[in-house]
Amino acid sequence: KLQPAAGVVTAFSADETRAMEDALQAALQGPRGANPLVGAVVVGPDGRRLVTGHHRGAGTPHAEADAITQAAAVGLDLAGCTMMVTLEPCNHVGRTGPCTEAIIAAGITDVVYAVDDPHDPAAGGAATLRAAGVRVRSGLGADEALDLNRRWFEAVAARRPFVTLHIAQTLDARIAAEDGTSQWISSPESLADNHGIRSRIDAILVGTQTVLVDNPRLTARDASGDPAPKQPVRAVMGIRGIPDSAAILGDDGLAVHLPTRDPQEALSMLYKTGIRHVMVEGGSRILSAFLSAGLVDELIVYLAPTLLGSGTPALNGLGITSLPDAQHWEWDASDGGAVRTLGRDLRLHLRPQRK
Ligand code: AOF
Ligand code: ZN
Repeated sequence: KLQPAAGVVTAFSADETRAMEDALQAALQGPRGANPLVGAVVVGPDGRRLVTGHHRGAGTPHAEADAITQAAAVGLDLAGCTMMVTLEPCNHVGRTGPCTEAIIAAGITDVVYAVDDPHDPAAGGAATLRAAGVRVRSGLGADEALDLNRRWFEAVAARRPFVTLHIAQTLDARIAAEDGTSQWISSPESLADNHGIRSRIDAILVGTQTVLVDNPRLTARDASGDPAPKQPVRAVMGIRGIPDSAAILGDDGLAVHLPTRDPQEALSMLYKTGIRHVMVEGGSRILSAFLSAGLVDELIVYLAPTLLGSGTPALNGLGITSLPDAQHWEWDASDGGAVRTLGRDLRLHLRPQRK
């Protein structure tokens, strides 16, 4: 059962509560990516659910506009109705128009939203609606709505993409043998898991060294090798040039070169292009640079039951020389669990220890 957020004294009817639950469900139908998942349900003055909308990813209509357009398509008049929406309606012209205007134009008289939009350019929708005479309440389903877009909220608050770090390593923490061979340390099941993640994030980041040595494609592919419908932006950071023959430039989709050695700088550049979730895939220098800068929000380790005894270590130093300075991580049971078997491998899921 949905509860209003702490400190919220506004009353919500049983119909509104049910409609917000439906809006949260509708939001889940959207694709994970640069934009938040958002759902909207319009209920009539009698509490009846009239129309449900959701957002289908960056560049497509917002949930509110989707619901209003659907109503218009079947000649449904929304005047005097209440809109339940999982995020504060936007107030800006981004890739699409402001939802506040669409709501006002539709004659909707009440809006209930779950959480404020923290994204500066879009924020302020509640005030705009109130100024136009719309009754606005918020906080219903706030916890659920925050959880729905946990990584997006973190990214917008920090003004940099959420960073997932991926390491595919042996039992002795090697990512390649002495002769440079690294295909394949991970099990096919781990590779498939990784490709699933690639298809849900906005960008994948490696260093120039990885491009020059491993020449990866960095695309998201299914088990038969076919490309996933949604491909991440392929980003390479480092001041060395990338040859025209590099595989990352070969496939369809966008590849970008970030001419920087500084992880923070690389993240700022990605954020400015609209990227909210990036997966850092290596090699050692990049993995170590992000970890020592404290810029990793989530760690996924594919641990193969294999020993090399020598070769490229996953990490090449974090500037730590004494145990009291060690970096501590905690197991993250969300999204598929803290520890899972993937074929012969273990998949470990961690987050930085909360201070
Ligand atoms: C809403 N309803 O369904 C979504 C919202 O580039 P745009 O035009 O898609 O705008 C993206 C921003 O709009 C996004 O960062 C967030 O602040 C808000 N997303 N707002 O009213 C929606 N997806
Ligand atoms: Zn909007």
